[in-house]
Amino acid sequence: LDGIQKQTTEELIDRTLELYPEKARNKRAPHMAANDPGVQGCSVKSNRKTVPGVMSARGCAYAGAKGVVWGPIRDMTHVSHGPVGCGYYSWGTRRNLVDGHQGVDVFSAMQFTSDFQEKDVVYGGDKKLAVICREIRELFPLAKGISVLSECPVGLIGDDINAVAKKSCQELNLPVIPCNCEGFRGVSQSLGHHISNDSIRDFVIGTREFDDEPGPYDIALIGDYNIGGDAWASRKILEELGLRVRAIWTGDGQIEHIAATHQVKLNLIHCYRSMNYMAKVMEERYGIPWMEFNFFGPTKIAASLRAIAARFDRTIQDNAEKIIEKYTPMMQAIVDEYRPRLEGKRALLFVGGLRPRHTIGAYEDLGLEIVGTGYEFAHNDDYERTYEEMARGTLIFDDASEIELEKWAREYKVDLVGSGIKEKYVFQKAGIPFRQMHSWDYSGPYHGYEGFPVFARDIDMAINSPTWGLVKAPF
Ligand code: ICE
Repeated sequence: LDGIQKQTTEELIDRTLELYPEKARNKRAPHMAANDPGVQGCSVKSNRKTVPGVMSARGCAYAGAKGVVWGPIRDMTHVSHGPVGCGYYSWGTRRNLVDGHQGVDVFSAMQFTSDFQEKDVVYGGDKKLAVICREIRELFPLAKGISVLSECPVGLIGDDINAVAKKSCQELNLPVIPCNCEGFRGVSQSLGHHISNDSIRDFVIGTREFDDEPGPYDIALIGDYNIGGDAWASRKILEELGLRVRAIWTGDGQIEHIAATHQVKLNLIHCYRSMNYMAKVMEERYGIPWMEFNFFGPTKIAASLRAIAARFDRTIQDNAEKIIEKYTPMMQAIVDEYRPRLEGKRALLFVGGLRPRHTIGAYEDLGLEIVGTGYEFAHNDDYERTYEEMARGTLIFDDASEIELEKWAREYKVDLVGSGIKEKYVFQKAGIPFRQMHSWDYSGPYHGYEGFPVFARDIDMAINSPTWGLVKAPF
């Protein structure tokens, strides 16, 4: 990119690290680098413990389990097992939309918690948990299952939720699935994804079959959580392609469909970070192949459609071309409308474990340049998938702190920061346009052909809002 080279970015990294005392500087140094795609040894260190005292935007294992993987399954009740706060503060914040009647056959708007008191910590919460399961069975007869999501104290006091779940399951004739996702496990929410994948492996997959006959075009949509309706937008395209979406993991998800996913022919995985574990398990156990795809922005959608279609017969391949032909003019109209207003604008991205690399193409379709990309909790394999998406010399970083992000936003003179709620107001108050790229800032969907016009409108609205004339950026 213009004015951004490996050397200038390395100098910027040095200036950033100077903000820290020596010990913190040495610890943070390996977590940021100038991008040099194709070159070995330039990789960013990731998935390590946050340095105490350095602000982090990460979540915990419970967040990865309750909020991310289990929470979106609409027809189960998800019990936040432990003190009330974890459930309360993760209540309804992720915008994983569902279809159905709340409190009758879907439960995503409700919070179920065992509300631990001192006596539960001293004497254990197992009995209380068994009572809660019985109450759920009675009050919500259409609930298709219960997930039990451990908060920190449950592990600390050594409660055995697995035994309670097993007993309750038999007593109530209902899947009760224990998930040992105490928040203190691991270094971020990422381990919560993994633990949840493991509990799906151990308690869910293969326990049911689909009601009707399996077919040659049966697929599962893995790692789409229906944020702002994303999974619905993705599903539409896949169905137009001629595929049968038998299960969605886990956006607007149904537990019985997830349980029968071992019957599909191909797993299509959008969020690799949070669901690669189960894709691999299904491959090993049932021989189901899987592939990654990306439905952000017309360029990536077209490439993904062709790659998906290549796994099937001529009919599907022809359909892919028809779809691309049908939607290209519509997408071009969006690009024509917004690109002149956004061309050459610079953005800095910092989100969880997938979106930064997955959204780059959509920004580029609109003419934006991505000067820096980072993740909160990505692993090595995510960074490997990121280097090639980014221009040479741009900044790539891991588990950034607020002071680092501010430094980069200023020095790169960015026109947009795409990150989370904890970052949003820092930048907006500094006069820098911002989009919340976890919840889509109460907008969405952003996936698919339906999502791109919404995305384009939102990015334009953020950057070109006349309100910025009233606040001054510090550069
Ligand atoms: Fe994947 Mo917030 Fe995770 Fe997903 Fe990803 Fe992010 Fe987390 Fe959200 C995430 S890795 S941080 S499951 S970037 S909750 S895509 S936006 S929907």
